[in-house]
Amino acid sequence: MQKTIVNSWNEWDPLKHVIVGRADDCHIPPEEPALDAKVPEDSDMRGQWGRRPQETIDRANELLDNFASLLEKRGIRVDRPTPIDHSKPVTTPDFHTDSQFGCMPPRDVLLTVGSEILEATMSYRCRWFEYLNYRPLMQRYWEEDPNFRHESAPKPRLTDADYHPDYLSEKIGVEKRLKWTAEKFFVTTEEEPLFDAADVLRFGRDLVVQHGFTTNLKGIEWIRRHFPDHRVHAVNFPGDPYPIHIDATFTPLRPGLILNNPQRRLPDEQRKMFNDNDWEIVDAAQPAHNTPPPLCYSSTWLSMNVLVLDPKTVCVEASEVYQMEQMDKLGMEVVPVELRDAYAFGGGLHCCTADVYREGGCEDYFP
Ligand code: ABU
Repeated sequence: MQKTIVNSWNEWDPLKHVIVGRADDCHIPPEEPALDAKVPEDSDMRGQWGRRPQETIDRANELLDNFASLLEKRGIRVDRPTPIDHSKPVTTPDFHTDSQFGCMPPRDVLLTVGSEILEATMSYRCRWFEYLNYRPLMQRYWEEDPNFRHESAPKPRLTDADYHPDYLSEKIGVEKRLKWTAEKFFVTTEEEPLFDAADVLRFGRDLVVQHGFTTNLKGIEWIRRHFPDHRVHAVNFPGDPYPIHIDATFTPLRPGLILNNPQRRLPDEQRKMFNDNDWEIVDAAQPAHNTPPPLCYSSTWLSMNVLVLDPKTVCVEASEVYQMEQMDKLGMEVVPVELRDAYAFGGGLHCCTADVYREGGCEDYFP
């Protein structure tokens, strides 16, 4: 009998099927405009590129495999990508880069909305072919589920016109970055639609999309036209000097409750739809660490990059003691998951997964 494989409308309904990334053959890509803008000036990532050390790949895979097993033991089906050769350069008529990134994290590439999985345009040249890691899974879902919509957003050209040259000077400084992000002046231009899937949060009929380094206004407009039955809301978080991906900034836990990064607070005028519908927006707990692990692109705020298993249960990284304590106080059952040694591969528990199936349908939470 044919059955529904793909169905997920929000970030919190009971999770039944998920993709967990792999660290195999992950590379630190060579310098390129959008990636450079994300790396802090004092980061240990500056000036480095090449295949990540094998012992770090092995350790990250151990943690990702353990996470997959934990989910399976809770009755959740887990699929894994098929890594392509990330050492291969990417050359198109418009750009060249000497290596790719990896098949972590899937959340950046794949956006599941109902019965559709949409491959994002991406905004880094090194991630242009990243969707290929997931194509065997997409083909399988397409064969098994007659209602599955496999979609791919238009591949961007990613010429130099896609990036503001101002961001490419070596020493911009955090103050200037904060001023620019408050003014919504990001590294990406409005040359063509750009978005990463991890800039989108799903709230049933409403999609909340971060405007920042990895998603531009044309990307948000493309999403709006692509999902005509949804309301699409652009948001931005002025306190973030490196705004990529919404999932270490704004974390819905269940209907009516969202964690917000206290350094990246949603501006008052953008809170209206939540306030009008009695949603509570709570400041997230402080991260347990002062610095990210070595060779990591992400901030310490991966503490709030959690995977909600159902409206009462949440996976939190095991060393994030303050975040676990806050979840407990908010009435959630906390499942600690060790992942910090895999953060360098692209993110936390939300990042390293992509939804395939959650129970439930498309609700209107903001009538
Ligand atoms: N991919 C989420 C990274 C966000 C952050 O660095 O805070």
